[in-house]
Amino acid sequence: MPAYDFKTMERKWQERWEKDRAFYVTEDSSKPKFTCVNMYPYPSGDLHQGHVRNYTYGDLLTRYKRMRGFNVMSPMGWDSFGLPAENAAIETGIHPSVHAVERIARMTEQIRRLGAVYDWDREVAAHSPDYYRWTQWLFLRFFEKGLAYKAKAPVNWCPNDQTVLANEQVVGDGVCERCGSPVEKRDLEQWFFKITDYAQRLLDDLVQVTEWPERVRVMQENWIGRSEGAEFDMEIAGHPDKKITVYTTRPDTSFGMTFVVLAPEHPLVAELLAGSEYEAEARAYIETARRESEIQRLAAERDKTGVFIGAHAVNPVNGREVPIFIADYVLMGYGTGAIMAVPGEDQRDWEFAERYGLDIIRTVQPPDDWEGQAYTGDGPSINSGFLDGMHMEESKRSIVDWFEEQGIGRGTVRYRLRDWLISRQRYWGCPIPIVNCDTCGLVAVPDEQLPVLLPDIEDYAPKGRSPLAAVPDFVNTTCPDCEGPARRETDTMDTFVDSSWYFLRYTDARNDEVPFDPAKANYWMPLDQYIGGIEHAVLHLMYARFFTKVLHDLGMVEVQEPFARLFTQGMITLGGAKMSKSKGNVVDPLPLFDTHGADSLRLYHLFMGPPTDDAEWSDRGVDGTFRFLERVWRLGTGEFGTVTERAETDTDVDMLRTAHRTIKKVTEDIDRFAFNTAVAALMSYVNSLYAYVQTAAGGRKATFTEAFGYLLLLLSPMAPHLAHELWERRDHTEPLYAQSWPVWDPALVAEETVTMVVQVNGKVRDRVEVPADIGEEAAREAALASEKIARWTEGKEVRTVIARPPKLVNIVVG
Ligand code: ANZ
Ligand code: ZN
Repeated sequence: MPAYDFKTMERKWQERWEKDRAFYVTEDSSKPKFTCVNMYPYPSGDLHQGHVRNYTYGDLLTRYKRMRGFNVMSPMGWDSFGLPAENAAIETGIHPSVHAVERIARMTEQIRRLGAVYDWDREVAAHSPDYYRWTQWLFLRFFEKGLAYKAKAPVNWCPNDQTVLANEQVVGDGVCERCGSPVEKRDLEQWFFKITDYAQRLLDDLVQVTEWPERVRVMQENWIGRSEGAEFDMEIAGHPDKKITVYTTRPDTSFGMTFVVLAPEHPLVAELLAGSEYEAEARAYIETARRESEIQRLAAERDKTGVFIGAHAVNPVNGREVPIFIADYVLMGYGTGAIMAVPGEDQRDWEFAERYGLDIIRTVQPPDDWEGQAYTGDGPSINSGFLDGMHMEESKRSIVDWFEEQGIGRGTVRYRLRDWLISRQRYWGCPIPIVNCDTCGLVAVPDEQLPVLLPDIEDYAPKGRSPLAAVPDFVNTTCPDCEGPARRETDTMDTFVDSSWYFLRYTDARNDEVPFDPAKANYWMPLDQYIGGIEHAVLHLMYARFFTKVLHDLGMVEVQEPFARLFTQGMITLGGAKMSKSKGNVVDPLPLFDTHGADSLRLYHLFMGPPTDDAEWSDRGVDGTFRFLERVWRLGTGEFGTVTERAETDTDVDMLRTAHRTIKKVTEDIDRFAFNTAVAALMSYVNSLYAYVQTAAGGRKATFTEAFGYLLLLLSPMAPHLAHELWERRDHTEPLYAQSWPVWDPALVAEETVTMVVQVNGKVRDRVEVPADIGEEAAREAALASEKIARWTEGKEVRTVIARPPKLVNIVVG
């Protein structure tokens, strides 16, 4: 008998799939389409278990949907620009472009060995000029629309990576997402995308993506952070020419204002302080605050400190004069940089008031059992004049109306979302296609001069300014408008810009006239399935949604939401911790290709647990799926049991019944992403097949061929090599990948029912319909539930209930 030589077999099929090109697709409107995309990876060099899990799911769906008759597009590409690639290159001394090419080749080979079949004709790589040419082209469209602009702003600076970071890249308590160094603030000229113009649409359209995980939608919503509030003006006692405008989300609490806080950077501070006795102390405080990061300043557990600046503001609702402080917990970049402080309902203000002995007046009645400090919940307004007795929403509306009538304030809508900072002072990224001309200002590089090529330089180490600035040939150019001397922008774009549109490029990856043909994009978009890690729930998904909306507004694509269905996979853990190099608990998948084969590895990843959950790696698990595949192999090569051309019996009908139930179960499980239970159903089906060929009469050839054929079809998206090989060996003329997915026969899956006799003390008293495979417990329950039987047992003691399912139950009463 042929041994289960998975190595030869896997190589054979990988070559065959590649050559047959059976999977390569174009726009075909006669078929329903299915666009299935795995988030494109950063080419780190070697596949890890996270990739394996991701691509196994994607490939399963791709193969499955093809068999279900869909026109499936399944592309792959590389997130090859950016810091990790550049840092790796700096470490190894190999130029990032050389590195990228090598690593992409290596990972491509490993992905092939996994048996994942991609449409390589659509491959994109962010660092390749025929891709980033179009990233630059898109940048220019943003620039024309005023959606890309340059501005001086306090930005997040990573001292280790020597570059600025987007707000989204500052994580935890103020550290760099990439390297974990504490992030500093610097005032620098930077490029931004005006994502805030799209804040409301990004929020509103979340209702369209019903097939996204709820928690991802919530994370997006929180990141956008819409809040409705009010702004109103206050007079300053003794300064008739000045006023303070405060921003609040709780205008209903205005009567409880007992002080006002300005951000230390607020422009009024210097004016109010000038010449006062508080000046020296305040200046020292301002200096300290300036050195601290936003995140540090906002930390809830931090002591609330501040300095009185010697002036008073007048609360417009009751004429009360309240002291003005500066405090670092109020930021200049948010709202108006000034707040009314209401300690009764705001915990930060409460702590501040206690520290400096300021009044606390509650304006919302807390519940009777309230023992806390500031009460932030709803309740009737108190100590609030005309608002007294109203609840929060009504109170807010009334006071905002009042501000508007008085002409001193208005209702506002604000977002937490800030504009997206896209410039980076690093080498390995897409150059910004702009030149600076002393006469004309910022001038776009004309489309026909794109791409602005990233020069090949020797010294690309970070220096606090872009390494490109040190390359005169690159920097010095002529102005496209006036032809005078000009300097190129030397910053490069954040790699999240590259990944914000690659899925659109997939729809028309070789186009060299436009980024993509709208007709093609409209055929393939939205992605029917997008698969990736939860770590992209905010950044990448938000940016990609933003890009899609801008491109929609430019008339380039019809959809406004790029990803119809999003799946975020759980992590692989070992010893309870995420597998990672830094924790030293990595199980490298590559050696497993040689010891267990790709099919075993894939099947194990599918079997490990629900795909959304984190799953603990076990070496025994892969041994298990390997043994299972060996069992399938032995069965399929006739090494096991007997199969003859005998006449059909009940056993054969039962076998087919089991087959059809398995088809139904596996199909429904795949459709609901329960891959683990689909694999379990196939394992149990294989047990049934073994039992079938081992009965005294053995298996019937026609039945076995049919039943085993179903197994191969169902197994083919999961363990494709073995399934294809056995299919071919079992004399099928058409290859497996050309087959349709099996459909179950409703008659065969219908639960059979039988009539069960119910006796009381040995006499037949009722007959009930029950499922043919009813168990003892259920049979007893069904018998006792009968009304007729109840009449015979009423008032008597039930001594025992003997169940012989599915035929008979006898109840003995005394
Ligand atoms: C009075 C008040 C009473 C407030 C109350 C809250 C509760 P979000 O929801 O994040 O928009 N705030 C306003 N500008 C600020 C700034 N520049 N720096 C720090 N804090 C600022 O938060 C809005 C609330 O945060 C505002 O509403 C203001 O405090 C504070 F019971 O005003 B509130
Ligand atoms: Zn010019």
